[in-house]
Amino acid sequence: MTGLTSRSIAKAPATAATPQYDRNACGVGIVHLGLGAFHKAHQAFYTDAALAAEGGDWKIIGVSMRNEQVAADFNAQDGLFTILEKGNDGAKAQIIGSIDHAVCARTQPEQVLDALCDANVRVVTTTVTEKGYGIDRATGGLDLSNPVIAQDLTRDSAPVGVIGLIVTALARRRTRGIAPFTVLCCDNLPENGTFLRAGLIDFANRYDTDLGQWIADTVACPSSMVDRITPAQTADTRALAQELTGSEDVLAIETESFHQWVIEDNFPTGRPAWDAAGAIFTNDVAAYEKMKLRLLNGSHSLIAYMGQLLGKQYVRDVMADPCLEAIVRRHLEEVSATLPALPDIDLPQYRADLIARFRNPNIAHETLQIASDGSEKMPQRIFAPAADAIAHNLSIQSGAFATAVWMWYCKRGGKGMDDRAINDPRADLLRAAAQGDTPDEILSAFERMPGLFPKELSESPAWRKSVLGVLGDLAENPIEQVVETTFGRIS
Ligand code: CS2
Repeated sequence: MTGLTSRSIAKAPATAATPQYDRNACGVGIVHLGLGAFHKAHQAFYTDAALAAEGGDWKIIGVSMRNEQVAADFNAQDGLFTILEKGNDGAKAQIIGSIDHAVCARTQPEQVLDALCDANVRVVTTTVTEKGYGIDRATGGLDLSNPVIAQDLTRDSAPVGVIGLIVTALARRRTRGIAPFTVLCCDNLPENGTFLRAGLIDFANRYDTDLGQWIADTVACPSSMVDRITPAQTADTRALAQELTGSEDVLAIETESFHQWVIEDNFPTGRPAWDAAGAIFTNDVAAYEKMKLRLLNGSHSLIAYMGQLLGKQYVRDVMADPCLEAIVRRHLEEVSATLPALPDIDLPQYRADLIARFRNPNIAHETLQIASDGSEKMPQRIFAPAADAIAHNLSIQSGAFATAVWMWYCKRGGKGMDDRAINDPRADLLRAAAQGDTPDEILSAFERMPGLFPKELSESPAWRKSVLGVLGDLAENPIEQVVETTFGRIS
């Protein structure tokens, strides 16, 4: 079996869609930092559609931040990879051609800087996960204890982190008289453009305040809401990609049919026709972000921690249990009450669609994957809506339940695993906080962790009482029983 390449796609079977544009006629216009499954299923997919609709010099140079092999794999496949779109009724294969080639930031930082300094590159996109920026969310400035930030700030060698690379490239462009690129953050963070912009300016100001001012004055950092459920690749993904495309593809990914991208329309340096694939350009991304982070991602975290404690491997396994599904529905309803109205969105329909997406029998999304990095995810997904609920006298029951379940997961780890399974940049602190003997000791220890809980929660007796109630229940009874007595029987 031959590997996927430009030559092999010429002979791809009818079961695989191939790029509907001349790849060689399109130049590069984007550098993407963070070459993981989500980027492939989302920005690379939208850019492929934009190139098919309007052409243009918008191909992507993909930057793998640490993994050299990923970049090598892309280059061996001429930048091509397969998306398996898995709806409720089977899979469709599409070979994506929008990535031109790839480099690795850890081993080739100067090549990354060269790419970022190319005048043709007008947009830089990022998907490096919530923890990948090295920005302290409590202050909005740099997290100086982050080893990559600390290393890049020394400026002893070429930077390897997102912030260091972008600021260094902007500085070089400024010196060379090249207009700055637009920076588009695509991670699940509230007001992600404003967040990244603050980190860039802080980094620059630490050695050159003129540069910091220039970035503040000239670099556009639109916010965006990104959405497409994309599990990690498995051996099954590769086998199915091979069956449908006729080529071996080590980079194949699987994802759901649904995709959404809402982007603040602020691209002084131009952008691809992402709207060709359905991207929505607006001036109010924050409301969409809030809806998605609280409803989709918040429920995801709740599902992940319940699933881990109950030994359920996939999101769909949790959703297959009527009692657990009822908990998720209740959560969606509680959180909806905290959202601003969105004229184009039918919230009950959005919730119903989410339930169907979580239940998708063809998507094997591991609860363990979503359970990672809780300390980075819980604040915007669970705590922020709960704080809003308190301010407006709304229900906090489900938010408190999700919080206690997370803390219990930090204490016990997943069923059938030892507690080393917790994957979080603050894993040691979380484990230590969760070791308290009483619910009050546990909650108080979590509350002392800097930047985790908003003070509206720690100062609310009603919130504390609800969390302590669930923690107390979990301390005395198996989780099956806690859930059953509250919501009915678990299968
Ligand atoms: C998930 C997200 O892993 C997680 O924390 O909640 O990756 C989620 O699948 C995406 O945001 C969906 O758009």
